[in-house]
Amino acid sequence: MKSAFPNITHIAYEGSKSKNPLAFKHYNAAEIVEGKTMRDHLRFAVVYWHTFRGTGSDPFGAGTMQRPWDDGSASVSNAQNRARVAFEFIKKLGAPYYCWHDRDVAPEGKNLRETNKNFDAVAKVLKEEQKRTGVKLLWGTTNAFSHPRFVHGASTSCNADVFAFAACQVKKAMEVTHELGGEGYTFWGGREGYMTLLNTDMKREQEHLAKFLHLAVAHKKAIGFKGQFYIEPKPKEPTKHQYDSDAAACLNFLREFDLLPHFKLNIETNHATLAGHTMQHELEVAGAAGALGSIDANTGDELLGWDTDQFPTNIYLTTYTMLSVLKYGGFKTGGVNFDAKVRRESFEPIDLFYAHIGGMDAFARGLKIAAAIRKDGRLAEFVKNRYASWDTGIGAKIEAGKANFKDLEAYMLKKGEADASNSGRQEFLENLINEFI
Ligand code: XLS
Ligand code: NI
Ligand code: NI
Repeated sequence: MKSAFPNITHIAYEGSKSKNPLAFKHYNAAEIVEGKTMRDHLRFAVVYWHTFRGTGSDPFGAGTMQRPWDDGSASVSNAQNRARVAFEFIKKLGAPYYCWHDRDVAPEGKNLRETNKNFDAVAKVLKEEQKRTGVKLLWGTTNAFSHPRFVHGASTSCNADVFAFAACQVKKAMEVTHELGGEGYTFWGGREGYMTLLNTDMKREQEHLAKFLHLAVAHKKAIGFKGQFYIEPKPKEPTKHQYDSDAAACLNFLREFDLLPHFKLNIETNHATLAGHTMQHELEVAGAAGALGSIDANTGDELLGWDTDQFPTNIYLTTYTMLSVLKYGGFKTGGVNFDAKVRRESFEPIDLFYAHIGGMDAFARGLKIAAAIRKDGRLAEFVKNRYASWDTGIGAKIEAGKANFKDLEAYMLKKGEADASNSGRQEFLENLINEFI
């Protein structure tokens, strides 16, 4: 096969003094941070959809991307060729993982049978390429939102047939993920939500979504797939309201329907923003519930109100993200997945390299800074001391369940007033963070 990126052999680590735009300045895969290589901490993944299927089209204009290897057809051979290009890119970049939706990798046929056949034909090439390059599948997922049949949603559609069709897609995509040794499988709501409540039986739709996920859990068991299931919160877009709207809503839904033991969350930066939260907030909500699984590392633009899926370059963002990730024990099955796309104006193939190099370096810096803050210890110590009143005396009694309202009344009648004389020191802490950035 003709090389798609003939001028690039591989992206090397050259250190922070390097001026080479095609080298890592901070991501040094083998470097040890907190006892683990950067490679194992960050577990970077490249997405198939934006990177190899993104055209650059937007609501106001046509595609702009130059992808000379792609003949633009929906043929299986074009899809197979694209798969080889994808692996050439991922290998040269040095990312250990990739992720896909079923429909990114293989074209839809004229019926389900033909669609599955197309998928198998491309999956065969994915398997060969994984073997050839050592690149692994972080997670697979299903696109149950692009095709017009999903106009009213997939598992939450008013049409039972559509639920059935989506189930077939998840069944197949999960089987292919299993076959390719995938380490996880993601459910993102797609169109599982509503545009207007006037036509929506929300209770019934949510019950259908839960039923769907239970069926997926059962099938996972049936085929012996051991990968981690993820739910990816997003509040809106394409629908006005998505049922998986944020981490707290997802956790509540999973708990209500007895699904919590089977799922962790895949937290996406830009979805957090759309939900009116910070990424750190979403990570802390997931982490506190023991459900922090993986992250989609794209960011938005503060001045644009939609999911712009940009590559992360903000060091504060990556630092806060890695502080939370390290705090909850690091990634097990998950990783840092670049669910991000180059701008419509960045249409040359080489821009794919610049984008990923920037994102990987930003996360490598975030990791190193977070590790330095943890090693320094002042931040953690401050938080610990802030709650010191809970370690002894009345606080310890309350936490141990050894004080009732009457006891607290007796305690306070004796004391007269509550002690709240310690400053929150936000500015002091912000300055402390800046010492490390
Ligand atoms: C869309 C989501 C999607 C999921 C996978 O906004 O981020 O890309 O990650 O279906
Ligand atoms: Ni997204
Ligand atoms: Ni995503």
